[in-house]
Amino acid sequence: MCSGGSAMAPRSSGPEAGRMSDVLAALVRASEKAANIARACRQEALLFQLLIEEKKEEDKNKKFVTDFKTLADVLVQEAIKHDIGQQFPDLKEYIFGEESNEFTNGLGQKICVKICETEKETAKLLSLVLDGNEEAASALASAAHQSAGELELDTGHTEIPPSMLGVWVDPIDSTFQYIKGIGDSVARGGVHSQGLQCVTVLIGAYLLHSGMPVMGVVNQPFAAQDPNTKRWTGQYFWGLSFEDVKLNSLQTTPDPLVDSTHLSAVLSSGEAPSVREQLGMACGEDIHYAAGAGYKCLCVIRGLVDVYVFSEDTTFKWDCCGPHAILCSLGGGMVDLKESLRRRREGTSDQCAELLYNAPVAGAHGVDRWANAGGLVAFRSCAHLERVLCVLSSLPC
Ligand code: 2IP
Ligand code: CA
Repeated sequence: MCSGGSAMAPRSSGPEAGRMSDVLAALVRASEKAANIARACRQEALLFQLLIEEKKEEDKNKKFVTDFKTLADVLVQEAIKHDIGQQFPDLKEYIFGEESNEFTNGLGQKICVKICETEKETAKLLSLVLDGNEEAASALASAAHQSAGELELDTGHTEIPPSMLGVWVDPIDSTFQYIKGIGDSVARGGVHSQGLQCVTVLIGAYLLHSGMPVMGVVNQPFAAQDPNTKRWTGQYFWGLSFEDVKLNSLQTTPDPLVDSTHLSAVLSSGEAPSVREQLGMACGEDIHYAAGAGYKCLCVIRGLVDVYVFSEDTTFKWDCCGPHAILCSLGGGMVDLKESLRRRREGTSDQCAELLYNAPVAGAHGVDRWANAGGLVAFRSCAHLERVLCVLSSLPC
């Protein structure tokens, strides 16, 4: 990244305290802007063409110095940073994501992609990265400068200084499905195994000192398609979990009588055979496979399945922070699978190894610093987590 703070170091806090609802509303608005950009890239003929060209391996990096997919991701990330930073300047340097905003163009110039003061300036900057494709640059800049509209969230008067927060952003999760663009996938039990429905924008805020998630948004830009106009509409879900305050946008009340003898799960198609087999036996027909880490979390959040289990180390902090906060607001959570199994085996009293967001993996390099190295379990009830740990108790950890 061209600039930024540190994901773990608390900074000296200013006197200001932000109402949690204002910070959360800013995250939701930013996710809406991001969803608009993601939809625009697929629905505007010119931008869509650029996305499709990315599919052709032989054309890659020939026509455009950078792949357009990455530029779309970065632009979404920068728009989120810009919009949240405008309202909460103290947060600006503490918004982290997967993508670096530094590009090198055909002339070897290094360019930091950012949202400028005016749409015209942003278009000029983007055209440098897009090797002079001014039409595409203008279309992208227009999407990035559109207002996301007003939003008021009533979350009471809980206050938190923005200087205590860090933010993880996944601008477009499941980029593979985003590029593939399948629009007619059929859901089973409400779960899509693939398709644009699996694409999400994920934003989560965590406490810098403890690493615990406190607020999150999962935005699904392609939730439903109008059969006549072919235009997509999205939906979003938010949650807040801070001390005793637990609020979310889901209109469900937690079920006090959780049937933990039955289990339904969603897994990655890349899940290890032994885990697929053991969970398959426990879940019977109620096992699903779906693309997108954020989308799988969303399936748990919406109660379509009880758990999302992943035993590999290829999800990252930006995939989980937002969904995790929503799950906490629902009485659930997200834990490190291997660490939880180890603690269970050793009989440690605190078995809940919640994922934390403020510390990198020791000894790791590059993006792996922010991997969920021990895998994960996302759950809405502790009874279901316990059932998963019991089913997978023989897994090496
Ligand atoms: C990916 C994306 C993938 C997921 C992977 C994430 O993020 O969500 O779909 O793999 O873990 O890191 P899977 O679909 O097998 O769960 P991105 O698309 O942002 O790289
Ligand atoms: Ca991701």
